[in-house]
This record gives sequence, C-alpha cells and structure tokens, in this order.
Amino acid sequence: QHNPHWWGNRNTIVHLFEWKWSDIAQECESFLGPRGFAGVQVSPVNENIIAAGRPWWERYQPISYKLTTRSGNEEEFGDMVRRCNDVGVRIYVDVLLNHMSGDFDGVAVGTAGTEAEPRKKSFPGVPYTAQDFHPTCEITDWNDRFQVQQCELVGLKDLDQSSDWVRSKLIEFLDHLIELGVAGFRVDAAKHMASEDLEYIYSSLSNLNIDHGFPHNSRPFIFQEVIDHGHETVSRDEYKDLGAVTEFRFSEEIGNAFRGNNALKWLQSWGTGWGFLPSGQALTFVDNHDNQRDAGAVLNYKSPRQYKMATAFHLAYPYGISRVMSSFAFDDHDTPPPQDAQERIISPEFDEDGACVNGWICEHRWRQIYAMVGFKNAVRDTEITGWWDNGDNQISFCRGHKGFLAFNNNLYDLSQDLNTCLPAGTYCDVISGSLIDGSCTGKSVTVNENGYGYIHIGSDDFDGVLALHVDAKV
Ligand code: QV4
Repeated sequence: QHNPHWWGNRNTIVHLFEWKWSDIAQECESFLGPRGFAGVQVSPVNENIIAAGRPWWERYQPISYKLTTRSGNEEEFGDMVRRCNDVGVRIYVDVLLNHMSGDFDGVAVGTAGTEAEPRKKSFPGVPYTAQDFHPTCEITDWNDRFQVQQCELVGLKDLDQSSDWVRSKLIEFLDHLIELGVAGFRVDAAKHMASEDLEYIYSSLSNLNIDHGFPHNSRPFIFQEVIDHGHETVSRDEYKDLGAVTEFRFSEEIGNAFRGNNALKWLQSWGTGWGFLPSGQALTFVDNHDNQRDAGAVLNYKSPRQYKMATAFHLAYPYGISRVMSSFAFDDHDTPPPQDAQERIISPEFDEDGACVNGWICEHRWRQIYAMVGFKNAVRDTEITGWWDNGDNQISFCRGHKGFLAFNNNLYDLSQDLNTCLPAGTYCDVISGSLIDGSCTGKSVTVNENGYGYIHIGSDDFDGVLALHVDAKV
C-alpha cells in the first residue's frame, strides 16, 4: 500500500498541522490546488482528551472514534475531503492505532463530550475495557521488543492489536474515513505495534471510495511512523513492505548537510547511497511536528535560509515520497496552536503576499517552497544528470532537460558558467522571484545552445539556491 494516489503530475504532500477542516477546504481551493500540491496530511480526526492549556499533543490521546476535535466535526471533515478531492488534492489522516489516552484524574470528558476513565482503561465511547489493553508497564529499554511493543509509550494506554475486538474497532474507524473519501493514513507510533497485527489491519481495509474519483480496487496509502536511526531491535525493515515508512535518517542528514556539518558535495550519492530506504518506501521530510521541537541537527522554520535550501534540495532531488511541514509558531514543546480566549483554534490570516501573519508559519506559502513544489511537478519522471560541485559546499545538477538547481553554502560567491542541461532560452529563477505575465521578478539566466548559463549566487544573497525549470521560461 505504497501508492499515494496522486493526481496528474503532482507529487508533494503538505502537513497542515493543527489546521481546522474548514480552513483546509478553503486552502485546497484557493492555494494548494492552483499551486500543484498533491495532498494534505491532517492532524488526528477522532475525539481526544482535553489537556490544560490545550497543547497540540492532546490530540495524540484518543477517547473515542467520534470525528469531533478542535479542527471540526464529521460534517466539516467530510466537506473538506470532498472539496479537496474535487481540486485534485488528497487527504491523509494521522491515525492513532497504538493507544488511547494516558492517565487522567477522575472522569475525563473528550472533545466530543464523551466520558472515559483512562486510569481504569475504560473508554465506553468505543467501547474498550481493561481486557482490550496490554498490562501496564513502562518502556525503559528501547531495544527490548516486548517493552517497545507491549508497554506504554509515555504512559498512553496500550491497545492489544492481536485481539479480534480491537482489530474490528480499528478497521471500522479507518473504513469510516475511507468511506468519507480519504486517500490514506499516517500511522502514528507504528513501531510500537507488531507488524503482523498491522498487516492484518491494513489488508482488511476497504478499497478507496470510487465516488471520490479513485479508480476501482485502489488500496489506501499507508505511511508508518517508525523512528529508526539504525541498529534498532525494532527496525524500519519490518514495516517497509506493508506501506511506506518515515525516513528519519533523511531528516537528520539533510539538517546536518545544510547546517554545514557535512559538505554539500557528498549529497551526490543522496538516497539509498546514504543507507536510506528504497525511494518508493520512504516518506521524506526536512522536519516533522515532533523533531522540529527538539534541539539538534534537524532544521526548522527558525533557521529560514538553511531551511529553504534544505527544502529546495529535498524537492529537487528525485528520492522519496516528499512531505513539507507547515507549522505554527512555538516557543517550547507544549505551545498550543493559535487559539482565542475560548480556546478555539483560529483561522490563518494572510498578508498581501499571501504569507500567514497570526501565529501560523505556513512554510508551504513561502515562495521559495511552493515554487519548488512546482519545480518537482515540472521535472517529474526525469533523472538526475550533470552533477557539478566545487569540492565543497557549492553544487549544481540537472533534472533531465527540464530543470536545473544550484546551491551555494560557502562563505564566498558562486559565479561561473554551468551546464543547466536546458534548451536554449532565458529562464526565471523561481527562488529569487516569479514569472509574472511573462517577466521575471527575480534573477534571470540565459542558457546558450550548449545548455550553459552564467550562474551567480552571492554568499550574502537572500537565498543560497537558484532554480530554473521549463515551466518558468521567460
Ligand atoms: C508523562 C510522562 C511519562 C509518564 C506519563 C504518565 O512524561 O513519563 O509515563 O506522563 O503519567 C504527553 C506529555 C508527556 C506525558 C504524556 C502522557 O508530553 O509528558 O507523559 O502526554 O500524559 C505526542 C507528544 C508527547 C505527548 C503525546 C501524548 O510528543 O509529548 O505526551 O503526544 O499526548 C517515540 C515514539 C514515537 C513518538 C515519539 C514522540 O517511537 O512514536 O516518541 N511519536 C508519535 C507522535 C507524537 C506523539 C506520539 C507518538 C504519541 O508523532 O507526536 O506524542 O501518540 O520516538
């Protein structure tokens, strides 16, 4: 179940973290569809616990499978899926199959008003009782398979997916979402479930809904969250044949490279050459909603220059199933999404350039990022050719005869004639500007009969990358 069911030449997913369904529907119609995004990963859709201060992570603590959260209700969800599918943008849901909520003093009331007693492992809204869970124990050794898969991840009540009842409830929940028109799922904490149990669940799911434009017999796309830095007892390899797997090594290594810890010239063998999963099994990202909050090698929106370069490389190099992060501003791990005094999530607002202004970061609306989504569509199905580097942190390469990229992460200028592999003509650099009514608002590059053009990226230019492609010819 590795096919994401993209429409046309589209091939980038965006994670609209914590967005409301009505806002996503609007975004599909007004921005994502027109800009060629392939799909949206949405935050968990089912009822969750209400935590003090409303941290984003309360949504990772389910109470029932009713589709009411701070993002909206079932009707709004269904409306969003239909409107997004209508403009060729697929919806993938973040689903929690591993666990229910953690401890809560007394009776908890969820976002749909359902009561539960997590301490007693009692979730009448499903219903689940204590016998549907593994006995309580703590994960202390992450290389102990039993602990990782049968104890509680940060105290979250651990469902027993080998039980027929639990399986039937999970399948019913996922089938309900398929009925509503989703294209697939991000499976949270997949590593904490036995792959045999997941295989049973995935293979029992319905085909995608033909009323939403999916061909007959389409299987739901599955991408599984398995964090594997290498040498782990529970490895990504146990899951990769069931569906795609999040390739965390990609995120760490691309961060290292663009932070300058590793020369860009080494990126020539990017992908499986770096020990990553085969391309069609790897869900790739510069950062995700968890690791953007950790200090370390991973880049996030707070280092915009390097972040845009890393994202450009991510979307230009033909490896993996690409996902772009779209964040809200945070100070620490618990910062809630933008919300009003009644703790309702607020809608993003945009300035005249289309950038978000009220607490939402909306990386996907940064020109340098959405332009690379367009680049990736324009060069789809071409190979990488014409690699050049200066032996250090300046590199360039072509995508067939359709696109060209150059990066300068050195402290001196890149100024020279390079092979762009493009047909002769003048091209607009889609990083420093846009092609509007036939004229380029940024740098232009003239390519001669031999495919060469003069490339300049100053060390103090606003962006350290330049991108040309055939759909942006002046
Ligand atoms: C606290 C203590 C625990 C204690 C527990 C019980 O820290 O030691 O056992 O109380 O008393 C929140 C709090 C956390 C709290 C927990 C339970 O932050 O302190 O535990 O609730 O009350 C998200 C957040 C977590 C959050 C969780 C549930 O990141 O902080 O925990 O949601 O709300 C591993 C896994 C990987 C996982 C990653 C974070 O292999 O699968 O850790 N990633 C996914 C999601 C992630 C989510 C979960 C899994 C859980 O991407 O966002 O965690 O669904 O690497």
